Amino acid sequence: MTETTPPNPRHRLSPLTCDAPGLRQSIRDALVRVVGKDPDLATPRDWLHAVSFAIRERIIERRVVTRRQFADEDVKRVYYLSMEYLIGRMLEANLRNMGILEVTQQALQDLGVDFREIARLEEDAALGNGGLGRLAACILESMATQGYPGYGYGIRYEYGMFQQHIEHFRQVEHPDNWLRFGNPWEFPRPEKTFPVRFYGYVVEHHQPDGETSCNWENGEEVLAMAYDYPTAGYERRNVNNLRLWAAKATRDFDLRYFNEGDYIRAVADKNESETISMVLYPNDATAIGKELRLKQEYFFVSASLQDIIDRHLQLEYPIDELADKAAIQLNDTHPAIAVAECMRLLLDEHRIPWDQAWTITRNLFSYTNHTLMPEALETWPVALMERVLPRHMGIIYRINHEFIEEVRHRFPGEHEFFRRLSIIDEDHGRRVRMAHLAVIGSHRVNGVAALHTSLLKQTLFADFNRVWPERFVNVTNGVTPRLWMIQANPGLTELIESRISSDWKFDLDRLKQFEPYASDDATREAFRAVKRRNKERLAALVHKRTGITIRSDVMYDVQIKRIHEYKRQLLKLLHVIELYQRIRDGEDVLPRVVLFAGKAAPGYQRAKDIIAVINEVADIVNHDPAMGDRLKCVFFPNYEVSSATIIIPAADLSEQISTAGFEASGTGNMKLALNGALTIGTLDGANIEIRDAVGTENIFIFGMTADEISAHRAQGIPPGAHLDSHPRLRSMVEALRDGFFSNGGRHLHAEIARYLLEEDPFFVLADYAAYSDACAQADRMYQDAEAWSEAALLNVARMSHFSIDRTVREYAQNIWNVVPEPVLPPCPEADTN
Ligand code: 4GP
Repeated sequence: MTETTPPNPRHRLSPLTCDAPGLRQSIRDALVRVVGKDPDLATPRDWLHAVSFAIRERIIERRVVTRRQFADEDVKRVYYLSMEYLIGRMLEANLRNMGILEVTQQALQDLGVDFREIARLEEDAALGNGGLGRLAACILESMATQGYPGYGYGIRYEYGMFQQHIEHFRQVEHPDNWLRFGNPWEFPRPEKTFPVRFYGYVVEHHQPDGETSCNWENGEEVLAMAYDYPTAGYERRNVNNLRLWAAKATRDFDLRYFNEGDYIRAVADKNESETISMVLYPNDATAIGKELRLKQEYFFVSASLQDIIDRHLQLEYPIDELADKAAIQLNDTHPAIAVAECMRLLLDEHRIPWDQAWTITRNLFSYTNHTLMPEALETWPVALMERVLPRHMGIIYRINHEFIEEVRHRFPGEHEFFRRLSIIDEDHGRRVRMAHLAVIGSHRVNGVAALHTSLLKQTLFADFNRVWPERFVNVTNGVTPRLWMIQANPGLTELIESRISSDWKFDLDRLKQFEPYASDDATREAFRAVKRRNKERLAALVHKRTGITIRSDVMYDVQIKRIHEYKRQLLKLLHVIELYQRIRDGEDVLPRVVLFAGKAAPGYQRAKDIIAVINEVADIVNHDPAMGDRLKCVFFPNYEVSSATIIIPAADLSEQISTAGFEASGTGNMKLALNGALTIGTLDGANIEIRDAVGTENIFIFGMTADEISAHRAQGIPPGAHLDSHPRLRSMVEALRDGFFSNGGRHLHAEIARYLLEEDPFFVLADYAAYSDACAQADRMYQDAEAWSEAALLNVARMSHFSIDRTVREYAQNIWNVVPEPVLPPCPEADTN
């Protein structure tokens, strides 16, 4: 059936029941008939798969209904193109969003199965590195929850984000073979395949009307095969689709070699084609300039665009109305080649004239920038691009030529300006600047927090901002309260629900009604009890993962995020050293647990060294009897979505201490504040908007602003000079330098000390005194339990702006021009009998 065929009455769906007996039956059936196990012999993982299969039947039903309604109602669709989706576990999220979590738990209990025990066995779907990938997952969930006709597209990596083990204090990467037990949540679609071509050459044909048409010939083809992951909206019937592409060889093997008995060679090509979707690149130097990475990007972009255009034509819309019926969001520059691919498809496959194709393309695309870090801005050598994607290189040259012509007329004689704007960077061995292609090919470009967008306009895209100021808009990030509050923090959810009505789950603005309870003694006390239970839950997990015992009656001070110099885990580590020294000196300090978590990109040596030093310092601190349980330092290994849901609800203090001007937004800052942690942070990224929302008295802001950082840099003060006015800081850095904390890695510690004293590119030492003061201020407030709880509750109640639903609405209204299409009627109440 195509998208437009009216539903055949014989194809009416008779929905599966969602009551406990029906679910029980389905789970048992799935165990025997799908998993193939005798219930008497089933392992916990078999039960996990059985319940997942039972739920997937229900989710796909709703997907079919959603799709039919979208087809009937002539909706405009949004396509989100992202190389990364950091989804986490799917079972509980799907159950929760479908409104059948409790009844399913009940059904399992009737079968003698413990839901918690089996849910823990599910592998995280970790198809992303960090913030950008997690944001993509939140956006998909929100589009479904709010009823937007949204589709995600990405790559079905065979191996996701590596698993981080800590061995001898150091990070060791292990492959993330997340699919090894099979994945009940995916629907393979072997019939949905598209050819994707690489290499070859372009043949030009001169038409009688003077136009030139191009054929891209020869080269190699691989097939992109679709795997669908239905994504349920929260307690709505809408189920959207995430389509991930896997690479398949066009032929299984080369019969020529096979017949000669050379079996290995016969399958070699197949293996090579299929490596395209094999592994997620960590965001570090390993991806830079790598042909395989370029192929990954083009592979998923080409398949997605072919699919988008196919759907459009199947719905019998004219091709020239593509941008009226679809909006495509580029999640960073990784999918930016889509601009050239869209032009290729329109020009070569659909024979649309250049100018018209260009208008369609520009209206179709928009681009989100997630970082100002120069090393993250992708560029490709022209020679590589010419070889791998010869047709696209030709298209890019023409886009560039026409663009430069346009600006030449508007800004005559400004040759230096044209050179800076060009898609082709002539200064570094001729490279294609993907960010420029994305900006030129989009009608909107957005940053992800107010400061970030303003810095984008002043620095990275200052030249483009001169050409098209109206193109740049801000859309501050958000997080989904469904995962980051309702699922992660049932205790706090219950507390809020006991005080205000539950519509805040869809409309976080309603959380404001909780604000008066911040001054209510009973609510504060209940909040502290919830926090305490969350700490006990985290303490148990910490013990299980690391063997370290931590108290649950002390301040939990957490820095959880990718390990990066600009995020300044070293600033926090210096503070740990300060506390350690003070306790040894006999001072009375507030007891606390400092918890770090995060992965370092495998090729990012400095970040890996930082992990090693944290672990070695922690080892000394945790074993020194002089600490008397007043200070514990934990490096929590293999930080991922599922562990974040345990750490965040337990936190008191949220470390958001990046060098101002470097963190585009941050979203961990939002999750932590929503769960009632107070932020200690710089005026960076979304911290600024968080401060404005929660009030300066409920956040600890310190350090240089982005402007002050620039001024400080210009002064060229040697970092070591900051020790002169701060004897404590001197003794801390010297302890590091002299290997006081080292456990065989003395050289490493000395090197980190040298790096701080001589280079310190992210101004750790310059900001240290201010940071230490802010920590002391936090400690003082923490000692007043009532004051702290009030501030924490005000943080919770004032976080409504940081709901991903608000973010998605801003994209929908200001960028995509789409409206929600909620599927009715609402989900029937689950029957718990
Ligand atoms: C991240 C930014 O570093 C972070 O500030 C932001 O909150 C997040 O994107 C979502 O917008 N960037 C990346 C990346 O993850 O790979 O560039």
